[in-house]
Amino acid sequence: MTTRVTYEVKARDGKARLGVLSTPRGEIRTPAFMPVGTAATVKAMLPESVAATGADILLGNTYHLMLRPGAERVARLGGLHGFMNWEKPILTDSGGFQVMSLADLRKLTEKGVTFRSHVDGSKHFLSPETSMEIQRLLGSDIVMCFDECPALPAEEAAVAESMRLSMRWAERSKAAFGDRPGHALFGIQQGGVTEALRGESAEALRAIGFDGYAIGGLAVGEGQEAMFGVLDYAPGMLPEDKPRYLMGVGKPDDIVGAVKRGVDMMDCVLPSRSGRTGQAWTRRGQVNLKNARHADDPRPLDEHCTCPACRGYSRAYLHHVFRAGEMISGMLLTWHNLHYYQELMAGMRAAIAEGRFAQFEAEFHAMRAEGDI
Ligand code: PRF
Ligand code: ZN
Repeated sequence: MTTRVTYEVKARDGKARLGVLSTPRGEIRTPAFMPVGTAATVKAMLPESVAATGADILLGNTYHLMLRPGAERVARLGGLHGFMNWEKPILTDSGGFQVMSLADLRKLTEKGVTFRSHVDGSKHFLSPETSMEIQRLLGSDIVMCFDECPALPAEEAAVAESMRLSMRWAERSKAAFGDRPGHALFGIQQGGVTEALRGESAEALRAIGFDGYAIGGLAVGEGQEAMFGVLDYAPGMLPEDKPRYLMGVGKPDDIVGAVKRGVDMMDCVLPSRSGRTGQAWTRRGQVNLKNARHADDPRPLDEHCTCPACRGYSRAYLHHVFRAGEMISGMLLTWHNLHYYQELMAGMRAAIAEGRFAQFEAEFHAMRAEGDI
């Protein structure tokens, strides 16, 4: 166990990388998928169940936790790890992205963002300095820089201005973070879908120096083709010896495409959120359990899956409990979805280690093309 956060690339296959991010709270095997635990819980899952799916790390949110229950309170109650009973690493997002998508009456200046809480209307301020302080109080292992993420499509001039503000904020984030052995600070590249802006952003971040580098500002309305277009060059602009984290992505095919292009870490609400709306993700694509075709189906959701939902229950049961609005519906489908996502990551890691990522990718697409049967 290390006392510092270090990253080691263990194998490469094309641009795909196999690695280990070591922290005092444990190792994160990359490519890694981070389940989202926004409000100090991965909804419908016990932390030990999340760990059982194979997750090495969770994502938490500065924005939600500062509003409720408050960062000082979390700090008094053992930090986020103790509070939510999750001992492994936690990465926290910095709040800027969530302010822009969730808060009311936002006012953005060079200093930071003033906004009203979507929970109770109370007024708050977030800046690089306050975001670093809140993430310190939460006890986050991987802290994200405070940035701004414009929705796409947007005017290139506006994207450039926003990116340059985020780079000035990255410098302030680094200064406010200080020296915290055992904790990591990640920079966030912005620049929309413009290669020159992505290059300028990467240069600014490299000059400041971070423990890891995120690719922000994607999956915000540009579509998969445009996103892959950016991912064809963006990871290569970031340091080789540090982890690269694609924020808020994605569907299984987005994830495979991102790993192929050199991304090491990802997070997304999709497996947990869609589990609560009756949607399952399997090797054969998306399955909607609310569909009447499952009502008499005695087969498991996926006969090859070893998760509790697939081992103990029929499609007919999953259909019934969803239709009846029973809580176990969200529990079982979230567990299945997170299990599937982690199995996908493990499959990619094994494929990279054995130099057969291209074959893995071909089989992944072939299986989905067959569809649910
Ligand atoms: N910045 C931050 N968090 C994010 C994003 C970003 O650009 C995205 C974009 N997909 C998701 N979450 N700080
Ligand atoms: Zn399953």
